[in-house]
Order: sequence, then structure tokens, then C-alpha cells
Amino acid sequence: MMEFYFARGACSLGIHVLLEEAGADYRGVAIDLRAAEQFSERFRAVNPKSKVPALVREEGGLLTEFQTIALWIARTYPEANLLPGGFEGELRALELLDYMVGTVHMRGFTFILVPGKFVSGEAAQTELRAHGRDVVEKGLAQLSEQLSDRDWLLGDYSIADAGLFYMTMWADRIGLELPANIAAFRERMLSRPAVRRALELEA
Ligand SMILES: N[C@@H](CCC(=O)N[C@@H](CS)C(=O)NCC(=O)O)C(=O)O
Repeated sequence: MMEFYFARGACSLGIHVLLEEAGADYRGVAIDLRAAEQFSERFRAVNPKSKVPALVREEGGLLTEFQTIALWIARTYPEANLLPGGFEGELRALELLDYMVGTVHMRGFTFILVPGKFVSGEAAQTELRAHGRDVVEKGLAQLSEQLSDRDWLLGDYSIADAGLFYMTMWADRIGLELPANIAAFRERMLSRPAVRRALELEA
């Protein structure tokens, strides 16, 4: 059976949602980031990058990186309708995910949540946190504009929405108020059975 490595409340939550949306047959394996389990020999043997999400498929082996795993799920389970139509639709979904994961997450939330990974000293960490907050606020404003008054980022529900969902959970964690349309988006996500199942599996 396919194995999905995740950490509770991490970005892997978005992939957990997509696996549930797709009705995939998988076994979830929780990695405790607080206990630095990502650096354990056991997990490094699975994913030498020491990162979640990581998906070990029955055929084709390990797949890492949020966007890549999301695309694989969408293409492997087409009946779940997780990608907008055509090449252009696929590009738009990946463009959004790249922005969310590569910029808002990696250069925003990460700097706010774990500045000590990058710089030492209180002043430098405060500065990095402020920079991260700026990136996140700009990112959410940009995503709010993209969402506009639609239910989902690209009109129909897609892999991009799973990315935005984990960002809304993280915004909550750092006490950041969401733009009104993104707050409403989060409520819509929370009413999806697949999202509720993913959250229960991570509780
Ligand atoms: N570029 C990776 C980022 C994944 C990532 O940053 N995962 C975090 C959790 S949200 C992680 O595993 N952190 C552990 C660490 O950096 O030691 C992806 O797209 O999957």
C-alpha cells in the first residue's frame, strides 16, 4: 500500500486533503518534527531530504515536493477532478502552488515560525520575522485578489485550494487576520468531508 509521510499541522496537510479527496488507498505515517524525527535514520532512509510531505507509491517509488505530489494525485485520480482543464489550467494551478509553497510558505511563514534556523541573535530573528510577516501579508493579499468573489482559486475546486487551505491554518496559528474572502474560503474547505477527514487523521 502507498505510504504518506506527514507531520501534524505541517504543509503536508494540503496533500493529506488531496489524498482524501481522491479516495486514495494509503497508509499515513506521522513524523514528529518537534522531536526532529525528520532527521532520524529511519526517515532519512525514506526521504533523504528530511522533509514532509513524502509519498512512497507502489509503483515509481518516492515522490517529494508539494506541487509534484499534488500534480501526481490529480493526474492519477482524474475522476476526483482536482485539476482545471487543459494545459493552461494545469499551468495556472502549478503557478499558484509554486507561489504559495515557494514564496508565501518558504520565504514567509518559515521565517516567522523558525527564524532561528536561519539567523542567531534576538535582533536578527526579530528582523527576519518581520520580513516573513511582510511576505505573508503581501501573499495573502495577492491570493485574495486571485480568489476574488469565487468559491475556489481557479473557479472549480483544484489542487491549488489545498495549498491555500494549509496557509489559512498557519495564519491562524500566528494570529494573522485573513482577508474576508479567504476566511470564507476556509469555512468552505472545512465543510468538505475530505478536509474534515484529513484534519481528524492529523488530530
Ligand atoms: N519544498 C518542500 C517543502 C516542504 C517543507 O518545508 N516541509 C516542512 C514542513 S511544512 C518540513 O518538512 N520541515 C522539516 C525541516 O525543515 O526540518 C515541499 O514543497 O514539499
